Amino acid sequence: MEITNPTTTNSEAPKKRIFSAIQPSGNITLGNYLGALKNWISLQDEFDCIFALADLHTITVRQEPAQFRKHALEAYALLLACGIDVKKSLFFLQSHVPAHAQLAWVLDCYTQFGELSRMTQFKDKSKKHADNINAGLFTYPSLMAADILLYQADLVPVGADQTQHLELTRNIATRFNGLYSPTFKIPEGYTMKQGGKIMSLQDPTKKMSKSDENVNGCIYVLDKPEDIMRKFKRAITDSEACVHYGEGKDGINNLMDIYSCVTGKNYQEIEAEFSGRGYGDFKTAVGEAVVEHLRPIQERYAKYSKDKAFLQSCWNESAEKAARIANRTLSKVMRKVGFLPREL
Ligand code: ATP
Ligand code: LTN
Repeated sequence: MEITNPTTTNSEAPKKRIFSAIQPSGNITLGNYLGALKNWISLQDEFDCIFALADLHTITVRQEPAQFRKHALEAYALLLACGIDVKKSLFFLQSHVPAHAQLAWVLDCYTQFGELSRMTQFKDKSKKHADNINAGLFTYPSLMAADILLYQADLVPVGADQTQHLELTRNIATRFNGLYSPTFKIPEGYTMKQGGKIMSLQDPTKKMSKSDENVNGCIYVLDKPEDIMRKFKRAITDSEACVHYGEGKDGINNLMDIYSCVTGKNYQEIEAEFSGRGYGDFKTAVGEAVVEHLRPIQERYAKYSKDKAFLQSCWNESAEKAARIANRTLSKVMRKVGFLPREL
């Protein structure tokens, strides 16, 4: 009689693997948190999650060294404070796992100039940083492909701005698999449930972004409560003075999105709550809800950021485990391409 191995029953089918990363390119914003990080946290039980700080990507734009180090350390501590749990997930710095840069070089040789030239992010960033259109900015997507493909990820949560890079990743992987034999899993995008696009409070047609010069348009996760309140009170709205979701009401729509994300209320409930009340009340309520939502995160951050030994032990443990997975894929790739191994 065949004995069923309990580990193969359906209820214990292996979890799907998720890979995602964020650049430590500035102070983490409420947009980053609601659009990406808050969703990452909620995926940790259902999926086998691998998260990274994409610090290698960050130097495609010139960084001042001390500032760069500070942003990376802050981002690592802050993401832990947001709820990334290194007992459940891996969370490391991309530069601590050399396989990322190694695979990226190989993939560069399987990526066409024409493909990279079509990337809208490259075109946008070339315009924005016209004095530093470096080769790394151009090959940014093959490093991102390496990040994902090294871990044989099933799913990649990315915002709309990264879907073109993910599509290119799939094309590179399919090409490589076709030239040799199946090597890489072809990853799928994973649409986030909430926080799709949080807009600037000062220009609600523009997304809230780490690198925005107008700090009033941007809430940082580590902003002091009084700064958060002030920024919300100054948020651009419209002249209708009625809290409802609709066309031409970008400012109010954005505030409703933020309020909905942090309170769990839907648009209807929000409209009912503020019916007959002015924008002033609404803005204050959104500000207070955000302050309360961020308070425990800021408290944990204050604790973690002081404990360098703790941070280091978290990233070392994760990087070690990540490197083991990554090196398996890298070795396979090197062998298939035809590199001579050190040990024959
Ligand atoms: P930069 O200004 O350096 O481009 P950014 O703030 O736009 O930075 P990214 O590092 O490009 O942020 O993105 C990190 C993650 O946060 C991505 O998954 C992205 O989709 C998400 N994200 C960034 N800004 C927003 C936003 N305003 N609303 C929702 N999600 C966002
Ligand atoms: N390019 C992404 C960050 C990033 C990423 C990745 C996201 C780097 N490597 C791999 C998903 C998967 C960004 O700037 N948002």
